[in-house]
Amino acid sequence: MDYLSVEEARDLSGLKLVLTGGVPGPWSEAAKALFNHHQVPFHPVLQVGGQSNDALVAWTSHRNAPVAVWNDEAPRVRSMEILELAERLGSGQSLIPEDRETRIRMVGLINEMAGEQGFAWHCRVILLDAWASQNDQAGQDANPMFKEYGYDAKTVEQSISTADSFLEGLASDLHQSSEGYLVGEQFSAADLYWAYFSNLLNPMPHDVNPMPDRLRQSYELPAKRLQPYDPIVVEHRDRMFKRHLILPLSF
Ligand SMILES: N[C@@H](CCC(=O)N[C@@H](CS)C(=O)NCC(=O)O)C(=O)O
Repeated sequence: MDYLSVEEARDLSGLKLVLTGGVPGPWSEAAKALFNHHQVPFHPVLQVGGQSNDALVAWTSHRNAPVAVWNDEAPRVRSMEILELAERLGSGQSLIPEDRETRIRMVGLINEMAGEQGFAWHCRVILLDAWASQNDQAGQDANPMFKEYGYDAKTVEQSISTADSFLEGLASDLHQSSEGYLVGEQFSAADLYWAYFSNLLNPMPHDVNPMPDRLRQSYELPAKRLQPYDPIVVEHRDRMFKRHLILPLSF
């Protein structure tokens, strides 16, 4: 993917979508997929993982990605506000269920995957634990991710058990699903989110997900510390890509 720098992008009109470059970061991939689903063109803007991203902070007050900026409206960073923007600007089938109970479950599930203290947050703690063993304190201080994402060696076991119980719940939801979707009977934003977030559990193969080897090894680490998981959670991801989403990933 060709990225603009913050300086090149910030005064453009339309949608500017800041994405972590060179990695299939699930938050960025899911945001991109929401706008692709709704056929909203965007200017991809580069965020560099693990760096201070000073120009981005000066522009949006955020250091990480994704950040969606529509014209000169306030930057949007959370999953629900990015989803709502994509629904507002775009066309095509809504990813938000009409039924009230189903919609509430969808919002909750996305938060369980992508929110603070959600599944991916805890997988990242497991990754940071591995990186911590390869970096001295100065190395850790140089990477803002350690502090921002709450890395503390003492809480890693708790992260592992929270991620395990999320996966158990997800598998149980899928066993009860009549059409193979996470909520309701049709494709929703929860399915889209899990399709990308499942890469932190089981990265898709190189031909559709061309990650550098070292990064792939990092993404494979969480599963090594988690309980064996029910394959239904990965089968769901593969089905969503077959039916609804674009491959290969491009980042
Ligand atoms: N803003 C998102 C979270 C975004 C997030 O965690 N981004 C990570 C994805 S791994 C990121 O940018 N990592 C690279 C970095 O922190 O430099 C939310 O609130 O839901």
